[in-house]
Amino acid sequence: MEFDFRAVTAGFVLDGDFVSAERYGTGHINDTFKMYTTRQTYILQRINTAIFKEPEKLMDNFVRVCSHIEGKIAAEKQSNPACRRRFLQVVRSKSGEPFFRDADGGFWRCYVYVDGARTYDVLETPQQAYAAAAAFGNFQLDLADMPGRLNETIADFHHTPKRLAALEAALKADVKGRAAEVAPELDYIFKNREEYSILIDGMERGELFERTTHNDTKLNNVLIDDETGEGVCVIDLDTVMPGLPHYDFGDMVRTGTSPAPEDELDLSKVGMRFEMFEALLRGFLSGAGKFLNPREKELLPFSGKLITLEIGIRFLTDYLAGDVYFKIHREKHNLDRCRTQIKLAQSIEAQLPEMQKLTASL
Ligand code: ADP
Ligand code: GN1
Ligand code: MG
Repeated sequence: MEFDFRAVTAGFVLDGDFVSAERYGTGHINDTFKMYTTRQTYILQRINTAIFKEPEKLMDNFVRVCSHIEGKIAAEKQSNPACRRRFLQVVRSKSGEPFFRDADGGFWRCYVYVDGARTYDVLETPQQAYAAAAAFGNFQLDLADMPGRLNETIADFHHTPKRLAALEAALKADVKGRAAEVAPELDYIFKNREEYSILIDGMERGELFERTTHNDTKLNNVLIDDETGEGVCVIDLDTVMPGLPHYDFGDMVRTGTSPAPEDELDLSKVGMRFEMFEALLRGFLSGAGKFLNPREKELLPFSGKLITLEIGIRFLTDYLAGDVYFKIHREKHNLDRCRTQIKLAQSIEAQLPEMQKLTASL
């Protein structure tokens, strides 16, 4: 789809005049652009309102989270202007809102591009894993004292049993006639079904506690500084809402431990690298270790397997439903993504005792 960027950018209070915009990043949901004016670089995003049905409430969360983090570093801002890079600076529309609706009803937001940092789809070193996980752990820590409860932008986002139920419904409907092809994947997913409610049950029993979490901690959702290698800023705040810390840690294990991308075709390349897990765990605990209880810590390794399988279930559901949720770029893309998740979950499963031993020792 082509967009009228001049009209969209005219809706925002920008520094300088619009020059150009280009597609950016590898996200599966929104349309993201890097946008240049004569004086500044921005990120411009068109929110997928088929998925985020109440985008105003989403932006309300977004602004609350950014202001809270900005408040935490207010004292430092005087002496260290660079600390502005640590939170997203939202650009207001000309009518003062943190978003702009175009003539076609498209819902847009804009924030300042953070220079001198980048994201990685596949992490290269344990140092990067530590830095990224520390950024997400500190993000949870920063938000632990935020007043009020955020809006739920997608209900039951990490409710794994409900994700399984959605898969079963898609299987029954089988609108594209793809069910027969995915028998081995279904087999592994169903074999593990007893485990899907462990976190939900732990919360109901009062052992695990709802907190404000990011819920989409794909490791390309944290900016890593080009020079220092430190985590600079957590981004992609659409799903920041009440959740369990395990959702965030689990997704880091999913996206940060395998040397292969999420849609790798050669499954022999997919697997959990223990040294990356260790770096993620140490990094995450450097922030989140300050508030997690022993049972919460104990379940961190398991969350890696659970969230990996949960996203696998979602990719498979979308494949069966005819690829209506995640953007795809080739045939069977969602099936390929599901297969890498399953291979990775099996690799995590095989190493779980060692992962738990390490966690207990920290
Ligand atoms: P998506 O929903 O498309 O994943 P993101 O908010 O994650 O959207 O942005 C996509 C990519 O754009 C990120 O992975 C990152 O590389 C880059 N990006 C996003 N926000 C910024 C920013 N403020 N500064 C620099 N790069 C950014
Ligand atoms: C989506 O938007 P993006 O690409 O960061 C998805 C996540 C999945 C991820 C899988 C709102 O994230 O939940 O884990 O794809 N976001 C939404 O790569 O569904
Ligand atoms: Mg993203």
